[in-house]
Amino acid sequence: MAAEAAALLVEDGMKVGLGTGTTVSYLLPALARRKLSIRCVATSERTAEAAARLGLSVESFSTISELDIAIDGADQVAPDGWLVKGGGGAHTREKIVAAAADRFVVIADSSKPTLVLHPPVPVELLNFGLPATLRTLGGVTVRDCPLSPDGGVIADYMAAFGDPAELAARLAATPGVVGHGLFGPDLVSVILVGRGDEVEQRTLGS
Ligand code: DER
Repeated sequence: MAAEAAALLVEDGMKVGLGTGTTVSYLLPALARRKLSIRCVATSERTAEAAARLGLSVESFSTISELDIAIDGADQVAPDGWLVKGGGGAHTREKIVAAAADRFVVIADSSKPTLVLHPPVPVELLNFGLPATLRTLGGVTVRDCPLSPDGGVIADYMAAFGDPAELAARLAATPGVVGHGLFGPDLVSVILVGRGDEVEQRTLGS
């Protein structure tokens, strides 16, 4: 329901960022069914392939500098609009795409809202100096999965934390951290949560 509602926010002629994950897999057919003339960029090869199969026009993000809208799922959604993303390991690209969009729309099912964000917080780390980065951060577990398409090591910050802004600042300031899955409310425009037959909409930004 949330994915269908998000697809209706897309208009003819828009440049659209497509997220990654199981929720986005409902968005792609809903978007394709609208038969709009849109240009898409994808946050993962998985999404690019699925979108192209449905007839959506997917371009490289090396030639487009701004997007009208980006739509993506989330692993956790807090009441104040903070998100944890990256369960699928695509959070670094997802954040670049979200930040390039005029509107970032989050789609989620009713299991994603949470009163308080909690571990794991996905991170992407540079392979160079990995043991040193892990020692500095502490509490990080490297995932048993392939490197990111950009050569990064996907891992999870597993330690308890209070203020997401504080942890986001610490992660961003640590050399060797390429990206992290904490997305602040400043990035988010709209959150659509599907509950049964209804879609709850929370508007945060423009
Ligand atoms: O990996 C990701 O960042 C995904 O967008 C994730 O946050 C949501 O994935 P899901 O729709 O499969 O739950």
